Amino acid sequence: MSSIHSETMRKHLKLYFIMGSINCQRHPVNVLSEAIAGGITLFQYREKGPGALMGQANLDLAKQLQKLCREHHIPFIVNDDISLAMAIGADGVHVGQDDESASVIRKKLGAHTIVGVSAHTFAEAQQAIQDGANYLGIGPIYPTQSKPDAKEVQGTGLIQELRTKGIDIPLVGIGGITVDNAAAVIKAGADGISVISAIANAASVRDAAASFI
Ligand code: TZP
Ligand code: MG
Repeated sequence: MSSIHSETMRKHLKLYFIMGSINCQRHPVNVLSEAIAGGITLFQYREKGPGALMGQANLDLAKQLQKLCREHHIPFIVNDDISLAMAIGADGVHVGQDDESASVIRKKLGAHTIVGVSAHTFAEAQQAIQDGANYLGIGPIYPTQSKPDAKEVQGTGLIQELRTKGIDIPLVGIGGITVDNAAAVIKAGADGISVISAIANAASVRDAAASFI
């Protein structure tokens, strides 16, 4: 069982910024700091892909970004790396379908840890809910440049299907979300949106985050 209240989770998901060092043209601490100033409500450290930091450098950056999040009361989520999350006492983890199940992760990390799971079908969503996920990430909603192995673009169909069928778990849409198409994701039934490039690559990271809000 998880101790995180769904209504609290929904608020956190409103503007979920995801980033690793390879998504940044400037130092990640500066990018995250500006995104926080712009009003992001949740942060995921996703250190992935060619050129991603490893070992001590990865640990050091995670700790720096976590410190910044703590100072601003933004929950700090780690993508995939359960050992890193445990080592630094992250507020949560986000995993995909190829990772350990939410129930196994919950046993390792405890009731107070946020566990998010990516789901691409109704069956995957049902399973993640049964396993005790706190929220689901649904996507890619639109075409994305940020995840080379992303599944097929699905639009807002699955979000609508889940809501129509009475699934009330906190949901966040991901993939190619911009200020221009974000409203459609919320209208479909998501509690929030997750964004990499539309914030990390913006000329003004702060203004980009603020414009979503
Ligand atoms: N999972 C599905 S799409 C995606 C991830 C991590 C990348 C989202 O990045 P962007 O730049 O907001 O499209
Ligand atoms: Mg994964």
